[in-house]
Amino acid sequence: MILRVLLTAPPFAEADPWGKIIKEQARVCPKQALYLLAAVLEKHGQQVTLIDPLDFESHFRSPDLIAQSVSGIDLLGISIDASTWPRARRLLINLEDLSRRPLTVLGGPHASVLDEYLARTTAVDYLIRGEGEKSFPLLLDFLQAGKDPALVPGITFRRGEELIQTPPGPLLTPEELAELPLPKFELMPKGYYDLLPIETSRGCFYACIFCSIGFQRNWRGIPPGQVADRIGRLVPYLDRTTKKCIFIVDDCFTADHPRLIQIADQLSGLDSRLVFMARITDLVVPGMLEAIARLPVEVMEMGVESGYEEGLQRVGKKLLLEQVKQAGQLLGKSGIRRQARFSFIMGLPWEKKREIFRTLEFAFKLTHRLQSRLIVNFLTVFPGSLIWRKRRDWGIQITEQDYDQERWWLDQDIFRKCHPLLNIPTDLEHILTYIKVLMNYFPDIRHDGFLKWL
Ligand code: B12
Ligand code: SF4
Repeated sequence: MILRVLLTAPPFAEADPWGKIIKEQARVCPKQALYLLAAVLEKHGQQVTLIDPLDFESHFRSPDLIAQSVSGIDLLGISIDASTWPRARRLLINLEDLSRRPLTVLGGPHASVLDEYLARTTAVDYLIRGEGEKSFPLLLDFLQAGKDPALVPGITFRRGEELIQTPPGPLLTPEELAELPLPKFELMPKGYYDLLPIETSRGCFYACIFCSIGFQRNWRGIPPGQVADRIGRLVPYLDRTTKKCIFIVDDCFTADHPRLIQIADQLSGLDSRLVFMARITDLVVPGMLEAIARLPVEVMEMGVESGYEEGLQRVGKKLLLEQVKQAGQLLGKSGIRRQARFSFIMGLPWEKKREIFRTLEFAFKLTHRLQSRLIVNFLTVFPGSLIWRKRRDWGIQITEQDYDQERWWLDQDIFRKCHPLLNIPTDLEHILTYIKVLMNYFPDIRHDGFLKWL
């Protein structure tokens, strides 16, 4: 018997006080995991339907709608990160009341890291840790065949009182990444999302302490020829987006220098523009920025994170202030300085006001000089990051349970727990005043993210 599978993910946030900003975030690009896994399962012979986050509330807002939406479905797969988990949790609670409910499977960054906690505290049947392309279809095979799921690698589930965490399976190789089917973007809502997501690599060689990506110190890239081919095959779906731009969602697109240079050669004539993330240590390597400048760059985002040497060192970025300045000089000559976007973090675990002021000053001066874009955010502690794992050492009191709370990142107590060295609200007021002063002094700063909320 073929299992009827429904895949979905909650939207980033509903009815947020910052309305516009959150709506902008939610529209950036579709959740690529949903469309990719739909293609993988279909290739595997499963019957899959998909509800995009945009349509989540219209399908799951009330018990009646939930019953209707999962009627005839054998298995509901939900993709979650830390920000969407509370809404998924509410859906799982509602599902418990159904007389016939589908099996439930959680996947994505939050399910991968807090699997044990989620399995113990929620009525979910299975959690898939890490990559889903192999373990998800395998789990479905085992369930169909009535075999013991404890033999499927990389999953977590409860059996009575016992919690079973199976050992992780092998990661996809670069060749396997290249051979993945194209995500089923034909199912993506038309005219809603700005950008089309495309993955050319997974992971990163580094391990910054705030970052919660699944594959640190592990980078796998699709060979350059196949990148151009894959992008070429995805171009027709650009018509479904509003900006007709490609978003390369890789953690570190620029990690392999010869590969990047070859990709730049192959894509220099591309008709659509590219949004991607780059590392500054890669940009200062001879030949790299020249190669990138040949690409049709719409936005190139670079995490600097900290505006003083000690901060940079402690963040684990393996980046020096000197390299940031050097990249600034090269960018100044490159013709893409206005496409560059630098991002910074305030409130790292050791930071008091003084350090935050230093970062702000550096960030404003750098982006003003280059006429680039700026993002400044307060640190959010995400499960999976080194800060999360070492939180007790920093006096950070956030718990697994805090992430169950709807819109936890707006909660003042949780913010306080994550920033024990900041005096709230006094320091916060000083910091916001200082930002306003800088914005008056540099009125031409083009800023995204936090600064927009002021
Ligand atoms: C592209 C991206 C974005 C885009 C698009 C978001 C979107 N709609 O998907 C934008 C810029 C809008 C964005 C915004 C945000 N993002 Co973001 N984003 C990413 C990034 C770089 C790539 C995601 C991606 O598509 N990867 C490729 C896909 C294939 O991988 P995947 O999603 O992990 O899916 C695989 C597995 O997890 C698993 N899987 C996933 N879902 C499911 C479901 C089932 C049922 C199963 C079985 C398996 C499964 O199988 C998939 C294939 O192997 C990741 C970094 C990363 N590497 O994950 C950060 C990341 C996911 N984002 C992160 C964050 C924090 C955010 C924001 C909260 C930031 C902010 N403060 O505004 C918002 C939240 C937006 C939201 N919830 O929709 C964090 C999440 C941390 C956490 N623990 O939750 C990450 C990990 C970045 C980081 N450095 O820590 N983001
Ligand atoms: S922040 Fe960027 S460079 Fe640092 S570990 Fe994460 S992906 Fe890698």
